[in-house]
Amino acid sequence: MNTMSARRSSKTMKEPKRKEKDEEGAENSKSVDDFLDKGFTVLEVGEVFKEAILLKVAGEFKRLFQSDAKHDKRYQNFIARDKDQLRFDFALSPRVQQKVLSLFPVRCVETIDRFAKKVLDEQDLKMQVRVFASLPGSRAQTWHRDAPRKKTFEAMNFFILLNEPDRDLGLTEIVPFSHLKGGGGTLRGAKPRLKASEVLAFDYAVMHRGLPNWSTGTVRYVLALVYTLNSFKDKNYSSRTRELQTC
Ligand SMILES: O=C(O)CCC(=O)C(=O)O
Repeated sequence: MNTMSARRSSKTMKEPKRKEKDEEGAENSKSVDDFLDKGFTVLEVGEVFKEAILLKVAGEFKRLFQSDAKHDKRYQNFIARDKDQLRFDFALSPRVQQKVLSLFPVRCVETIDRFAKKVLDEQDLKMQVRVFASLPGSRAQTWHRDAPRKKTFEAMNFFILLNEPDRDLGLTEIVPFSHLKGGGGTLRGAKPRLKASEVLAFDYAVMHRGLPNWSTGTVRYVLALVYTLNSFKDKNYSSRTRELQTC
């Protein structure tokens, strides 16, 4: 029994249900186990129409970037993630969120949705769509968790890279098993190279950071589908953050 399954065998830490012959197939079943063990996994979701999504997201970013949102500390939906003001995190407006989600193939959204329900062991979850934008010249982020370590899984990210894969634009670096232990000292992370049909799924308590954008003129966009238990209070974002219920 691995560490995480051992930790999950009490009532509050439910044993993840094995799914050998169900409709998700052996591949995703392996990914759930991988996630529960290491705190992250790369999930195959099928082809995503990234160009159209990128266009929408970039339009929204430019609109917010040029507006007062950037300077208004009370505007909680557009958050600078570094002191250089070259990294931003924002929620899409409900209208753009709906539009973006409608651009995803149904199979892809269903795969992500099912995966979140398995990991969080709950059918009724909250989901919101956020965007991370790192501008050319942005440096490596400091290592961080999106929530403190807990004995149960409460919240998770699905990162979808919208740009064409390009090392110069930066990657997300992630520390395996860091949802279970540690976080001090010199950290060494995994840097998963995602194929066009893959997303990076990781627990909110996993140490991670965005790496520098070395490019001269390209903003790197990561779309994040954030799934949480209904009871989870996301300290990263205020109550003004707009939320969407999952299907
Ligand atoms: O840019 C990335 O890959 C990660 C961004 C991130 O984790 C953050 O801004 O909190």
